[in-house]
Amino acid sequence: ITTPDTRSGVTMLGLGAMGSALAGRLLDSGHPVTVWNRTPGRDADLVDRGAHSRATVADAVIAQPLIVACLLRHPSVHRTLDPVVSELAGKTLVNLTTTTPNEAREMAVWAAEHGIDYVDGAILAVPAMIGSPEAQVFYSGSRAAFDRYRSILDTWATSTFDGPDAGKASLIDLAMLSGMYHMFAGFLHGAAMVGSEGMTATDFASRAIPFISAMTGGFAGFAQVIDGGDYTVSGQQSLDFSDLSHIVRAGEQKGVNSATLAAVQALISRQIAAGYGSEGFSRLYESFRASEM
Ligand code: FVH
Repeated sequence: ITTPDTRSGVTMLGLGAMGSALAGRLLDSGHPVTVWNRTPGRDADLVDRGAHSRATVADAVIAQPLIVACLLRHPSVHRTLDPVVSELAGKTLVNLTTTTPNEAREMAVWAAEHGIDYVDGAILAVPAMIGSPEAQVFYSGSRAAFDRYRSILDTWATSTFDGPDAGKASLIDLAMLSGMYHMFAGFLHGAAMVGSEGMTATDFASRAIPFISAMTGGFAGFAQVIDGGDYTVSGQQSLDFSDLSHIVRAGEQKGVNSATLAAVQALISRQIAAGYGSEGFSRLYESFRASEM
């Protein structure tokens, strides 16, 4: 988090939970802020704090050189910005709406065609974290625009620039969310297993948190093997050893839906069937890389 340049003004399009937190942080940092939201009235608190409200997207876009969009999904960005494309020409657009990498790339092409400097952003934080260094935002696209507005972006979170490919920030964001949701699903599956015999989720959480946290220490080892390209490196748990059928069976015997774990076991079994059973668990990476493998 760096000291902001309080002279720069920002237009915030979208005042949902996240857009409001971003706009509020800018106001706290002393920036002039113009706001617009599709549904009127959501800006009342921000206006009380000094934001300038505009009734139309066009008026909001005209007001400031930096336009930040934080809308629900990709189609809403086009729905909001297509009609004001001529007002956006010559300005910088930072799009913090969650999109797929290809949607981000499509936005970058669209922006370039209309003379808009484009940066795509991916927020790894909940609204309450905005303004703290623990919040992270990944950016990719126009380096010049990122550098020009860096001090503003840094008021929200720890900023990382991931290069000129506008889809890159989204790719890393979605990959990290994939890891997070698989982990959450794993925890909830375990909670359902113990819950089937009366253990509370709270008790299970207190037991699971230290163990699962410690297990994330294994990521670096997996990464080293994957990047080295040799899954036979000694010291790894083998795929043969990593049979998860007993966990699937135990869940099913208690009426717990164990489909997610069964899917992981199917990926393991395919590697074993292909003759890689003695290789390390990190070889599962190959099953994810090739949908037929
Ligand atoms: N909230 C979070 O924790 C996450 C953290 C990670 C990244 N996200 C992404 O941020 C985008 C906005 O999320 P949000 O939390 O602000 O979402 P909502 O509170 O539901 O607000 C949605 C805003 O989008 C507006 N909107 C929806 N559809 C349209 C449309 N067709 N045209 C114009 N605006 C639209 C909505 O307006 P309204 O319903 O009040 O009229 C809100 O301003 C999102 O991409 C997350 O994935 C947040």
